[in-house]
Amino acid sequence: MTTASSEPLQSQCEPCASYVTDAIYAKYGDALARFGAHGRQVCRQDVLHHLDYLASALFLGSPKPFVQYVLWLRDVLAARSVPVAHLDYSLELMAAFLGDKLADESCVRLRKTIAEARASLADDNAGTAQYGMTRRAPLAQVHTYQLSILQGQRHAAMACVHEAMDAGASLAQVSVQIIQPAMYEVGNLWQKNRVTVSQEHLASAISQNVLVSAYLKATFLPAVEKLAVFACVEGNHHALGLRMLSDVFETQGWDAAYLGGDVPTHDLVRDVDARRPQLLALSASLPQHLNTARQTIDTLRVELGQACPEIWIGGLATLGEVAIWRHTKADSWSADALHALEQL
Ligand code: B12
Repeated sequence: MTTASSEPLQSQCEPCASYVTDAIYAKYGDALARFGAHGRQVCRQDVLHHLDYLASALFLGSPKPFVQYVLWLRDVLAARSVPVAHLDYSLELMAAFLGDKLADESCVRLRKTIAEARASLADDNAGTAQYGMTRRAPLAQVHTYQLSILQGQRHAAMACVHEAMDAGASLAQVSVQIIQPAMYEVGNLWQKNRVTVSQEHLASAISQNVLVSAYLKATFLPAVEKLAVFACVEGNHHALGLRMLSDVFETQGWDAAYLGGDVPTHDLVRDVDARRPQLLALSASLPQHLNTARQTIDTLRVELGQACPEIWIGGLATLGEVAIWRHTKADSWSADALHALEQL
């Protein structure tokens, strides 16, 4: 598996999105009229999204992330009554456009990747793509917790987690074995159009609150005089998992600086330079965040030299394929907050 640059593709994204959108509207304009003037903009955004995933497949040297994305999208579209033919046609158009524009090797890889994705799309047995499979046995409270966050019942959600902690579960256990699987399932239900975007936002907001209340009940070891900085790479807005990791480090006596989601690389470098932590934990949720993580890590090492701390990577994007995290050039990886604890 070799890593290739996705730069030649980057420069073609905008013209490719315009070309594909125009061609889709030329063919399916009547059917798309129901989305109004806004529809064209959404269509263009969707094509840019396809190109993001395509670029990450190129970066990772494997068609898998793109094939998985296309199967996921098939599921998402089918659940919303959008014909899969539209997606297939957009892939065909992308291959045609990029085939004319890109040079030799990149072009061969791209065409191969798109061809593999289109073949999976046509294959009824290709299955669906689910992001975030539960690796550990969930605690008994997970079902009630999930119902509570979807119904907006904050008290009930907190009660589930408190009950588990009163029965002896640690902060790390309730995080990874109740809140995490429940949030993964919220994602799966959104994918199937059985949960709305606002319900998903509500579930996230409640889970953030619940984590705070669990933190207040947690047991903390004496200070170990070590500092870790926690940041989602630029462009990654999925911050809940990183929050769990940061809180769990604190229970082990670490000081934690949690910077949250979508941290601009430039500011991250300045922050790490100022704080001089022992560890930097970076989170990546979508495949394209792995490329960003690699660039972030390169920048940190060049700019900070010997002062660059040990760097750990994790997040949903690192969970699909074994050792995929190594593309980022981080020093270490953990699958979840409990696994990270075992490695401390
Ligand atoms: C909530 C949510 C959001 C919220 C996030 C709010 C927040 N403040 O965090 C918002 C609304 C921002 C959002 C946006 C989007 N989302 Co979203 N989201 C989710 C959802 C439902 C839950 C995320 C979550 O909290 N998981 C629970 C945490 C605990 O799990 P975790 O992140 O994996 O973290 C654990 C480990 O990975 C690990 N870990 C994490 N970081 C680190 C770091 C280190 C160093 C280490 C060691 C370990 C580690 O430890 C954590 C704790 O154990 C997921 C579903 C899913 N499967 O995750 C979709 C999901 C990730 N989102 C998805 C999508 C499509 C999007 C959007 C593109 C939607 C859109 N059209 O705008 C945007 C993209 C935003 C972006 N650029 O980042 C898809 C991605 C599918 C794909 N094809 O890749 C998913 C999988 C939903 C789905 N099934 O379709 N999302």
